[in-house]
Amino acid sequence: MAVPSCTSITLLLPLLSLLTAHIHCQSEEEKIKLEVTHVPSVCTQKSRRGDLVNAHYDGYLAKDLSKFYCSRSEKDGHPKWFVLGVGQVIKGLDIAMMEMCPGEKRKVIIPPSLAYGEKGYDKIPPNATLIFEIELLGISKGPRSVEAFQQIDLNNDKFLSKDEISNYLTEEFKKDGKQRDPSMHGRILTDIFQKNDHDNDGLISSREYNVYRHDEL
Ligand SMILES: [Ca+2]
Ligand SMILES: [Ca+2]
Repeated sequence: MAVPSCTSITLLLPLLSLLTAHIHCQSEEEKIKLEVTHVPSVCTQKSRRGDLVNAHYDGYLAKDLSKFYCSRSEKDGHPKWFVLGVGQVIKGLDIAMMEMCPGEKRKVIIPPSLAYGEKGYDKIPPNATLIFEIELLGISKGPRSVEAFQQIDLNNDKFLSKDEISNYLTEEFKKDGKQRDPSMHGRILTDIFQKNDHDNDGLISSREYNVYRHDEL
């Protein structure tokens, strides 16, 4: 399952997101089947695209109900952290976990086209329909929030220049105090621009940066 580990995502969140996140357009011929199995009595917040979510889930193969994944028993039982709605998990989970409250539990049946498809993956055979039991534990502001953009955009012109991102990297690298090869800074900067500066104008616009469709910057 392509979910980052708990430790890898604790620092440099906006940076990780710049390096890895892409918008996925969904063409769904098949749909998920969703059942809400527990609703908490109080719901203060609902999950949205771009939120950093923390969840436990168990995965089963629909054909024989065998369990292929359990977040409670793997990696010392740490729940999974991932950014919702940007392709860090299979599409079916990205869809199934929208508008969910912390404490809510859901059961979802995911067709192969929204899971691992014709090829399968690791323990998942080709064309497998999957069942997940999900418990959402927490929701945090995602790395590509308006706040994160504004923090990097020092001159507030709604574009991120190389200098602004370079400055941001320097500040972030200071936080964990690790020694780094100075060439790494430049390599990361180049990589960020290759992946995000789609029109090659040397600036990352709010649109190029932003994974949200509806947030205004
Ligand atoms: Ca700027
Ligand atoms: Ca650009």
